[in-house]
Amino acid sequence: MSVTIISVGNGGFNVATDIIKAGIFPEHQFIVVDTDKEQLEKNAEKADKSILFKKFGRGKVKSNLASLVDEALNGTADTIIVCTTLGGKTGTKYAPLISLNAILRSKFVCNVFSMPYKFEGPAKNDLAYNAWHLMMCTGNLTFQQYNDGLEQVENLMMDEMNKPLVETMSNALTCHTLKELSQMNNEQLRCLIPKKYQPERSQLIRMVGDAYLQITETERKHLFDDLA
Ligand SMILES: Nc1nc2c(ncn2[C@@H]2O[C@H](COP(=O)(O)OP(=O)(O)OP(=O)(O)O)[C@@H](O)[C@H]2O)c(=O)[nH]1
Ligand SMILES: [Mg+2]
Repeated sequence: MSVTIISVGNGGFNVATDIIKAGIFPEHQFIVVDTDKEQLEKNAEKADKSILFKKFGRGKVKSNLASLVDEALNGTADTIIVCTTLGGKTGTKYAPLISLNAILRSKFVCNVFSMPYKFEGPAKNDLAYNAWHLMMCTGNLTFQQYNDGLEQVENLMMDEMNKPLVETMSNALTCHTLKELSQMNNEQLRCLIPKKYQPERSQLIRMVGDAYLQITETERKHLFDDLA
């Protein structure tokens, strides 16, 4: 297996399965985690491994909680793709912890996530924005989709909401490796987003390379705790 794809929460599962269907990582291990038992049982059919996590509650995620997700990282590949849709409780809390745990194990971490629609309200959006910082400081590379931008894409069906994100990944990875992408600057990365997913009025897709290259383990934990 060359990469491990970990989906967190239900939207994360949708993103991960769309990536898998697109054949972007032909050799992969697929791990599904969720706090929703029924949903997990259903989604587990498509996974190599599934893990039920405890519901998180109101507390903040902190770096000292990274060991809570050890089970999701044991026996995984050197490259981890963490898929989630920020805004819900599961992905917002557990995806940053999984990415932190992985990057502290010196794995290459690629975070793939969406941001919620504005109409979903400030509570979800604040939660998502907070987690956005954590996903930035725990990933060597991030692929992001702002769901609000979807309305500007013509002829997109209801069940194709991850298409811009997945097609961008597919396009970027036909000519470059994940590691190469992680070292590119914003302008180089923007050129790899298909034109139809670069709407004029607002941003839909964004890729960001290694924002915190070469920081130490201790610095990364501090940063994570400061941003949480
Ligand atoms: N792009 C995209 N966004 C999604 C998808 N499903 C849900 N979302 C968005 O993601 C947000 C979080 O939803 P879920 O993924 O269901 O949340 P969760 O991580 O399972 O967390 P819980 O609240 O514990 O269920 C929603 O508010 C939507 O904005 C999806 O398939 N694709
Ligand atoms: Mg859920």
